[in-house]
Amino acid sequence: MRLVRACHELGITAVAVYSEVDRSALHVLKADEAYAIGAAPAAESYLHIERILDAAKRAGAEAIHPGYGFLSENAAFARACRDAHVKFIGPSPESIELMGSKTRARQEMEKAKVPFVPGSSRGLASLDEARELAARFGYPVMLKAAAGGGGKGMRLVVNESELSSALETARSEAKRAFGDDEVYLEKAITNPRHVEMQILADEHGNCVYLGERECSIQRRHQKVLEESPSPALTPEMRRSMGETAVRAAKAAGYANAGTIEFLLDSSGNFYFLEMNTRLQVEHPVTELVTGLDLVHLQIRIAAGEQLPFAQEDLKLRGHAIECRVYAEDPENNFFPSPGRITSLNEPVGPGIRLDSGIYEGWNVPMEYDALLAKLVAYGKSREGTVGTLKRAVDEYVVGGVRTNLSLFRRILDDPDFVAGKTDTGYLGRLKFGGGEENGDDEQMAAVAAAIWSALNPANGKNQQVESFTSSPTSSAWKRTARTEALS
Ligand code: MV4
Repeated sequence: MRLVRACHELGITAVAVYSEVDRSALHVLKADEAYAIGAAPAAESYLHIERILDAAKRAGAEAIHPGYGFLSENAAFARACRDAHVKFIGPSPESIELMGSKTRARQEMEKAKVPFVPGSSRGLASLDEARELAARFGYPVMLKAAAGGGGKGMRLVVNESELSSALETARSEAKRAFGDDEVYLEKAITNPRHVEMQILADEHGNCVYLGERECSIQRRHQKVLEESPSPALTPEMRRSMGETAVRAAKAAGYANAGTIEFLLDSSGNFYFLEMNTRLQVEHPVTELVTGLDLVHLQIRIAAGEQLPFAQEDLKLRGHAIECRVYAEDPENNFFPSPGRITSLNEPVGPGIRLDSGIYEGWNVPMEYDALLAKLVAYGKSREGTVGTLKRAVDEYVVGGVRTNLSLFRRILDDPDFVAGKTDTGYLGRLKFGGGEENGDDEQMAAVAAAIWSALNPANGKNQQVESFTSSPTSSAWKRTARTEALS
């Protein structure tokens, strides 16, 4: 939907592809043309390079935007597009390949004087070498798959006695997951922040940075909430990280939109972690603080245009925070919750952007990642933006499926979050949902609510006055009852 909208804004015809379970998906309904490319399993449709290129040929498409999942970081796909004379809206296959190998990327970063996490920059040849390097850099260390990324195939090793078995496991996991058992070693940074820098490069050698995103709030290496700017960066750190990111992109011969991920330690040092060679889910927060449209710019860059501005023309203004709204149940270990959306009431209004792909009556398929929408708030200050976002989360009603909206209520009310004190251990520390205890609480509270209302027949009347005099969050029970009455 993000791409369909950008095409229509630019006067470009948008062609969708879809799998068997996506016939009625919103992007199919809203695109100008749509082509079926196969069965529900991604390998038979959204990951099937020939079928996608065949659809492109039938449609007469000049370019393909790969989105942010599936083939978006697949060098073979970018190369197949090049061979078929269809423009891949993204970097070259060579840049994707370079950044796809974490060890090759580290070697390039070393040459470009980009600070990276201390450790090895080639695959470990033996257990002895691993021992030696771990002793040199100091425990704890991390073993990582060279072909990995995003936390896949990663192992924390706290002392030498664990190294041997960890290396074996890491190798076999890497082999199984990526078909490549190359494993390297990094010193582990404890409780880092994840801060990433957006860059934009054209095909003529110009490159700028567009500010950072704080993405420390993650669950199992899935981002949950992102914001820009990061509460942890000073203007000097931002400039330094931005200039470092531009050096990294130039070293990779990079074109189009990309993101350099950094780990930020508690002393304010940052280290290159990896580069994401695609547009990212969380790009809206950058768009809101820069006033730019990244998809428009991606398309213009792919068409051979020069960047229409220089670094000194860019100004970062205000604050933006994004919530990833998923069809999953936070009360039940974030179990996926596919199914029909029976009612929908979407927040709008000042300071709210909702990038959504759903509609009432649509069936959330169980085959794919259940991201429903990105709810983004923006405003002058971080504090004001948090208030706007809370208001919007409270307005948002999605009936028929479970969603993680309650998790955002919890985060946005948390004093540590409000103070900007987030790191990659944040969600683990947040006491939230899940488990039997919670089920008991719920039952207990339901019984208490029933008794309370039976004892005093006046309860529930005079709702107008009551809701006027109490804060919007004074009673989660009232709100839940009203929500359920609506759905
Ligand atoms: C690390 C690290 C600490 N030290 N590397 C996880 C995802 C992948 N991009 C790299 N990851 C990490 N690498 C070193 N040397 C901690 C993490 C990490 C993490 C990073 C970003 C966001 C959330 C995270 C959660 C756990 C671990």
